Amino acid sequence: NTPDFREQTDFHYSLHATDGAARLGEVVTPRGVIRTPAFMPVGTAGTVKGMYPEQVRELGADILLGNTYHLMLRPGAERVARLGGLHTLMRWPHPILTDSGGFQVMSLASLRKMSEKGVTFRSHIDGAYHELTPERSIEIQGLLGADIQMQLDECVRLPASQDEIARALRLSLRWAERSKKAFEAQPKGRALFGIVQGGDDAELRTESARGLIDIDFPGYSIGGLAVGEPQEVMLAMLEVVTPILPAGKPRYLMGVGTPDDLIESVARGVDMFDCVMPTRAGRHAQAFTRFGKINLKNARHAEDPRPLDETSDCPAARDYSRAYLHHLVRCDEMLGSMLLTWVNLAYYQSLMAGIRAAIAEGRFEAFKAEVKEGWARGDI
Ligand code: PRF
Repeated sequence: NTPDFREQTDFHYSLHATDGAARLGEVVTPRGVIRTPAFMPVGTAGTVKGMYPEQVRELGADILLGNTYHLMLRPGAERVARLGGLHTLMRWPHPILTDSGGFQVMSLASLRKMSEKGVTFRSHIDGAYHELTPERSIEIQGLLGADIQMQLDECVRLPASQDEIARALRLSLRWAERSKKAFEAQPKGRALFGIVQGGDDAELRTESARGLIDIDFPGYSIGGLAVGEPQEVMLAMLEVVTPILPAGKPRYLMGVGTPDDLIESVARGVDMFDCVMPTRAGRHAQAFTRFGKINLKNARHAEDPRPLDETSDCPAARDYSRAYLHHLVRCDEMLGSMLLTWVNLAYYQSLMAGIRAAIAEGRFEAFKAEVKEGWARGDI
């Protein structure tokens, strides 16, 4: 008669160690523990493109990201629910975080119309009309069965005027309240995060963070960054926001980023990340390694028998020659995309594991310097 972990565990974050502003911790959910700082591979349409779920897990991913926008259009949230939920459907029994859809509507859909009520748009797939309100977004994320859900928000691209940024963050705060109310209908053990907006303006960022803290969420996302501003502006905004956020709750920087963005954001107190970069770049012949980025399309690899990194634990990085990878990407073979996606997710997860070990041992700054030295040295 073993106690059921799923029913007895409440969502919570525990902070284990700090090193400067960098934090080592765990986000605990009924479906499992997320070691933080964490990188979440993106599984937009119910798949981490080109990877088996078992393989993603083996690389060290504790959680995946899924998308409300894509899954509501295909195969549809109610259909996913009838099929037993997203975890069952895609055979990923570990935690899943879903984005709320607004951000993807703004980047992918056509004929978008924002109002106080929500956003209406036409599908990029068949042109059909849809409506996404804060309530419907939460209902969809519930039907998918997401362990960590996002409020509907409005993210403005930068540069933008202060008025535009202020309007969007205040609308997002009102949507945060409506999202929280709608979320009350869901089973215990799941969490809803509020999303900090406020563009590149320190005062507006502060207003957004304080407004969300007043509403009270079990975790806070930082949105509206990596949307056209220089990296130094993004990092400056993190330095404004993370000191305000409660130390006992996780902070998730949405849609970020390069390996350098990750390590610099961890240095400023961020716990969770997601980005299409390792998977998308892998499908475009780019490899991330400890020597920096390598473009396998380049003719200099055509007769290079060396692997990408003979010291890597990842077979795709350690055992396959650069010449073969070059050949595969030149021929547009799907194995080229698969191997490079594998290389990149393995690199991202090993970077996060290295970051966690360094924080635990109080040598995060030295680790950061060492990793950056490798990228700067380049591929020789
Ligand atoms: N809001 C939501 N999802 C997002 C973002 C945001 O601001 C970003 C910005 N980098 C990526 N994904 N809901």
